[in-house]
Amino acid sequence: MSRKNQTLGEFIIENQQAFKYSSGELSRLINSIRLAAKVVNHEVNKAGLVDILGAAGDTNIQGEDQQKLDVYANKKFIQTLTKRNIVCGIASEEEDDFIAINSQDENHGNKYIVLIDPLDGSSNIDVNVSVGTIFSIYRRVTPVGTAVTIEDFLQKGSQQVAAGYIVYGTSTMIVYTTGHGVNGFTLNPAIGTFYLSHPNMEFPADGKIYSVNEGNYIHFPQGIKSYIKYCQMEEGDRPYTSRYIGSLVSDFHRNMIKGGIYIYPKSSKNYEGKLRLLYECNPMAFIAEQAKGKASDGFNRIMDIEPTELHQRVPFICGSRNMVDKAEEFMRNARTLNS
Ligand code: P6P
Repeated sequence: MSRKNQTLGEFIIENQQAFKYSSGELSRLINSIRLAAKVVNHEVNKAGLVDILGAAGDTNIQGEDQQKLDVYANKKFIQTLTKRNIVCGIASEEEDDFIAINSQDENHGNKYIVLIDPLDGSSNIDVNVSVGTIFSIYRRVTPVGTAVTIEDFLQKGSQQVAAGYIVYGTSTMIVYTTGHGVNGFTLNPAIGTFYLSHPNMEFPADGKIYSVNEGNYIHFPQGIKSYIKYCQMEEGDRPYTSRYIGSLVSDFHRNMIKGGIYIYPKSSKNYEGKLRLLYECNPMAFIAEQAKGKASDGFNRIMDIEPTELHQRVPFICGSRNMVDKAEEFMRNARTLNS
């Protein structure tokens, strides 16, 4: 249920009833992510002043230790989620192992875990290109009241209860799903409020944009090479346009609005691919499917992959479903030819 100019806070409350586990905990969890997003957004927007405020490792104008923004973002999300006693565990791209949160009443009463990529594409910060935060939320599978185990984190993407991203771009947006469609909220920085700006977001079934780092072309599997050549052929509505920002969240967001496909395949340089299953591919796949798009590793649905390691990587093809179908067709044909 949404209405024009609704704030994120109003939206969370009004849609809480629709969520089958609506105990209010998930609402509080999304609210804490909203708060952390505002804090990180403020710091990301100052990044251009690093020469004045001091680079990472120096002290900034306030005399505080200037931290790399991905380290800062990681700390802020973990602090916010921990202090508000909402989750029982957190995993992050910036942390080697998961973090068990001992709830104040020591019975680990909280039932949600969060996996985050606190600042994806952070290498773009220095060149003032947009970056993002990605989050994935599950219910724990081990008994409430005990400390979380790795089992709570190695769940299939199909078990997610919510997922979303924050894109720190020309404007800052939160885009998320709890399994009832995808909605986008834009921050009004003057008053620090997110407003519903993109209700019921959907991938167009087809698109004309393909996003892949063609600098790695010679290292790609044959099926991906053939699909890229297909995109570049003069036929029908092709050639398509190539757009690659080098920030997953930004490429995904543009493709969801305009129609397109994002590809990060395995290659002879990255044999398992580059993107992480648990806190990049699964949350983006959940959002894609809720927005009537598709997400695959080239052969299998991303959200059906059984995780084996916290930081495991997978090949990732995601976007308009007819485009992902076509890319998978090239992958299957190439496998048949090579078998
Ligand atoms: P490459 C950023 O490091 C990231 O994880 C994604 O956000 C982005 O799409 C990709 O890697 C860029 O990787 O190898 O093309 O520079």
